[in-house]
Amino acid sequence: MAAFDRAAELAFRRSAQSIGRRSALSGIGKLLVGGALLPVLPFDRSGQAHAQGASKPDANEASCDYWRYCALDGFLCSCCGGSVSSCPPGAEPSKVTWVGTCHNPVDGKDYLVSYNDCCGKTTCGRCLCNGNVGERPGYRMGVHNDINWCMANTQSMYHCTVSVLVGVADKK
Ligand code: ABN
Repeated sequence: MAAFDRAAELAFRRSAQSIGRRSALSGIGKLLVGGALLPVLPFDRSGQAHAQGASKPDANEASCDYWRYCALDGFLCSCCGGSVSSCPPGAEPSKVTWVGTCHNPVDGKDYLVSYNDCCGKTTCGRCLCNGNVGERPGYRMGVHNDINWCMANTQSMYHCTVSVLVGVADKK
């Protein structure tokens, strides 16, 4: 310990000889002022805002009544860490799907909506919806929504369902 004390004393003496008292005081002053200002500097917190936005879907999009879900049978990906049209991280969209037709009350048009299941994660279990507009019985598989569309994927486990707009329906 004595050797350490001696070495420290020697170092302090050397620095005291080479660094003037004024410059040492000005350095300490800068450190104190810098430390006090640091918390009020304008940090970019937009990353946090995006993260919060991602986990809280638009109220409409988390409700089975949202017009795009008129023929969706499954768990809403907007309640499972994804969005109305994108799978949550770690899940991939089904290669096959069924396409329904829903009426958008805002612009009065009918839209073709692809209901892709998101695959490769265990069932989400949140926001279960059962929309059946235009659905036909199960023996007509292509127009039936109560089917696990992950069946053609390598990972066939069903997680949730997205609603992707694929076009405007022809007028009758
Ligand atoms: N298309 C949704 C779904 C997945 C698994 C079983 C039934 C329905």
